[in-house]
Amino acid sequence: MKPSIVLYKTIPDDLRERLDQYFTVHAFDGLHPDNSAALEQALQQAEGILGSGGKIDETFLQRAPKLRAASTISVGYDNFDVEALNAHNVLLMHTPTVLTETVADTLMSLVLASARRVVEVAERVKSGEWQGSIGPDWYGVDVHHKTLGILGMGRIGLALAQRAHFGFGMPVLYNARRTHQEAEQRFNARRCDLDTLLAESDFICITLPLTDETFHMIGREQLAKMKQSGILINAGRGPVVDEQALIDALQNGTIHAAGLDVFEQEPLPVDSPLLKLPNVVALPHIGSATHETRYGMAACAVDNLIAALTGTVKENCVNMQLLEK
Ligand code: 8YV
Repeated sequence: MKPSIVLYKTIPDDLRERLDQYFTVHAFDGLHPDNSAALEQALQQAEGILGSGGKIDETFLQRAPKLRAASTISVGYDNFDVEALNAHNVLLMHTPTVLTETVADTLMSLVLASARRVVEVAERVKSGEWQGSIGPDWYGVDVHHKTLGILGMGRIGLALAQRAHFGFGMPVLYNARRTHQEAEQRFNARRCDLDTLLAESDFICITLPLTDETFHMIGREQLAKMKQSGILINAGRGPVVDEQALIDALQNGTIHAAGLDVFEQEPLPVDSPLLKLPNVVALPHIGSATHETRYGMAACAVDNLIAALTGTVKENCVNMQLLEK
């Protein structure tokens, strides 16, 4: 008999067929309470789950007593309680490589859009304001040759450093737990402490995951240490920034602008003060959202679940140590 799994996100048909070859698939459009009775029943039997979002913690795991593997269609896994998964011997699989270049593109687009006010001025053109040659009230600030500070130097940070160094001639600073030889050798990146990065960068890009250590890492105090002309870009996770402190800093002119793909609450509430600020570019968490990359992520997550449930895991496993038991 094929192992039973719960699929809680719609995936392309060919990938669904691949899953069907290996598993008895119970599909749902999410893990929300509307699915309750059928979902509860499917979870009772499930050896694997595949999807994205939702909170996977001790309470959830108790609803899925046979679970052996969870495969998320994302690189981030802050919605999983990894300790609880470890205690239940559940492998956690994620998609760390396939989205790297696309997320770095999103970061660079936020740098450009916020510096050159792309969204704001395009809206002004659409509303008929372009009536003569433009003056300083339409101008932005330069990106090329400005200093880019990267918080976190993982795969995405590295891909961003490459773009900044070769594409835009930008000196790159980074703050990370370890020295990244490749970033230093190939892109001339310089590791520094957070205060130095805050003080010297023209653009600060957050590529960090959300953990206990990174929660509200950028708060009032850190924003005050940025240049007044500084621009903050976040495409990691919303709660890495204290959003209220950021709103105040943008309103008071403590910093110049922000480009945000992630927020403390998603979807961003329509009454968020961020949406009233002309110096904010707000995106709906599109970091990896291209057709090619989302397909690649789903394909990777399918392969990851097959590997986890057939005992052939080689990569993409968060708690690899379970395999060594
Ligand atoms: C995901 C992301 O696409 O991979 C991540 O961690 O934030 C995005 O790329 C998002 O979580 C939805 O699946």
